[in-house]
Amino acid sequence: MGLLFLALFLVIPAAFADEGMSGQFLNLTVSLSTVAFIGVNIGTSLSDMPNPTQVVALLKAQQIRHVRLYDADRAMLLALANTGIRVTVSVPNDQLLGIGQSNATAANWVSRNILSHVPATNITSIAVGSEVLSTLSNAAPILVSAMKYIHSALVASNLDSQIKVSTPHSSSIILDSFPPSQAFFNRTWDPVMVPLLKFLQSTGSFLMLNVYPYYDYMQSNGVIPLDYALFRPLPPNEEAVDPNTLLHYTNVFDAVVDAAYFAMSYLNFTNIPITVTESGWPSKGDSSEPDATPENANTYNSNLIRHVLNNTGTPKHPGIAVSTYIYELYNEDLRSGPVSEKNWGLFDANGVPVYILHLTGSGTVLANDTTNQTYCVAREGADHKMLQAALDWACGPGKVDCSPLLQGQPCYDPDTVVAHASYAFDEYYYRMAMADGTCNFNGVATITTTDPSMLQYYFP
Ligand SMILES: *[C@@H]1O[C@H](CO)[C@@H](O)[C@H](O)[C@H]1NC(C)=O
Ligand SMILES: *[C@@H]1O[C@H](CO)[C@@H](O)[C@H](O)[C@H]1NC(C)=O
Ligand SMILES: *[C@@H]1O[C@H](CO)[C@@H](O)[C@H](O)[C@H]1NC(C)=O
Ligand SMILES: *[C@@H]1O[C@H](CO)[C@@H](O)[C@H](O)[C@H]1NC(C)=O
Ligand SMILES: *[C@@H]1O[C@H](CO)[C@@H](O)[C@H](O)[C@H]1NC(C)=O
Ligand SMILES: *[C@@H]1O[C@H](CO)[C@@H](O)[C@H](O)[C@H]1NC(C)=O
Ligand SMILES: *[C@@H]1O[C@H](CO)[C@@H](O)[C@H](O)[C@H]1NC(C)=O
Ligand SMILES: CC(=O)N[C@H]1CO[C@H](CO)[C@@H](O)[C@@H]1O
Repeated sequence: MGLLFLALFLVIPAAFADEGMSGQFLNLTVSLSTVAFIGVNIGTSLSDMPNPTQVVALLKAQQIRHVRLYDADRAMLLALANTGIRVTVSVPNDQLLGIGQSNATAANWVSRNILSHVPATNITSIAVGSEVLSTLSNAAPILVSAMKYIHSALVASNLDSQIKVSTPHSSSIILDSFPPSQAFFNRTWDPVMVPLLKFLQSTGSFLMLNVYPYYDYMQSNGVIPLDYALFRPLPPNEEAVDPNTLLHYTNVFDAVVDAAYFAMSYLNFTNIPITVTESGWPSKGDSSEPDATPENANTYNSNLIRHVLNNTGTPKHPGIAVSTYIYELYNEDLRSGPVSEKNWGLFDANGVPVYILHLTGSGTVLANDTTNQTYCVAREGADHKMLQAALDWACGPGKVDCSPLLQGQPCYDPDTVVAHASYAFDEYYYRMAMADGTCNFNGVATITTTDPSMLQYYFP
């Protein structure tokens, strides 16, 4: 019974694509679903911090569409205006006490840092404090009030549905996290976590979690294999199976995210999504940090990006988006602590990559090499009924965000099945990191090196 269950669990995802293609015809207008994204954290402790214009130029060149700031820097928010980049801003820990003690201070913060920038700058969430329970426990009693005050200021400006309020947690507040089904939040914090989760649930927000398999691996004294932390394939006998759920874990990241889902359900909260606000791997360390290398950092971040963009979800919630912000954009040379602290970045201050990520093909988020750019479009002469079916699949089970194809939206014209299918196929292909076999759609799609958006006449 257990083995059968496990076998089914492993087979279903592979079968999913075919079933979708030949079966359901979904209605484009009703099939807009959430898709996981990759974002990047922008720390600014650099002796030669690039100016906001340079930062935004790098984000655009790397096709980074989601960022998190550790404050609400005015110049940065102005530079991000009208770029389409989605922004998470933060209330720094040193402003938390004031905001948690006064509704007026919170309203003033929102007015100064949010209202003056939206809608030009697309602020999508506010991180209230950072790892407050584990690093600033004296502010814990006012954390939820601070979140509520910020939220009520957003409500007053009718921005609460587009800007979500949450607070990033260290995964260290989750205890006994393997097997994930036995995990729970450190009970010391139940008086905070229970109202906090109630708040996230009632406002349609999400749990923000920082996930660092690097530290889990370092602190495990050899118990956690490096391959398991780096998302590398493990021999089947080394894969971790949760004895209570029989769920099968192939990497630390998924196990930590599932531990958080289980810790929430232990407190009876079962419908709060998770966004990973920080995850990464350092590329350099001192002699006590031998696994902080460019190769390991590259392997971790490349595998993480593919894992997230594939919308794989976790064993507990397959297919549920776990959007993730990589820690971090730049190496921060001014940070104190071990050598690794200064070396989590993907780029140096000049915007030169510390390593070139191993992402299949190019053109995807953070793929620096654009020499081999390919696109996936509708095949010339393909049967229109088959194209429509493939389009419906892409916008439905394929989870492409097809809202730009709706009437009045930027990609509506030309309003032909060929043009719409080409848009949806390319979005899907891009999200699959242009992997082999992801530009097929029952034979009605084809790979091209010509950017279809440059070739309006291509579409009859
Ligand atoms: C993407 O997900 C599918 C099904 O969930 C899986 O078969 C495939 O290996 C994944 N690809 C990557 C690059 O993770
Ligand atoms: C698609 O959904 C829209 C909105 O619900 C509806 O008006 C339209 O008739 C549907 N089209 C088809 C083909 O089902
Ligand atoms: C802002 O971001 C949200 C969330 O991704 C998106 O739905 C919305 O269309 C964006 N708004 C603009 C003006 O780009
Ligand atoms: C806090 O201020 C908001 C407006 O910013 C208001 O709607 C709300 O009622 C106030 N709450 C309290 C507890 O004073
Ligand atoms: C739980 O949190 C409290 C307060 O931060 C801390 O003192 C205690 O060590 C934590 N328990 C565990 C097992 O980590
Ligand atoms: C969760 O719900 C169960 C069943 O309703 C109840 O027995 C339990 O006390 C609840 N736990 C918490 C932490 O509220
Ligand atoms: C570009 O594509 C060609 C043909 O597929 C391949 O041989 C070459 O290695 C690729 N170059 C890079 C830099 O990926
Ligand atoms: C667009 C971009 O960031 N290009 C960079 C790719 O990487 C090389 C060196 O590795 C840089 O010189 C480019 O600026």
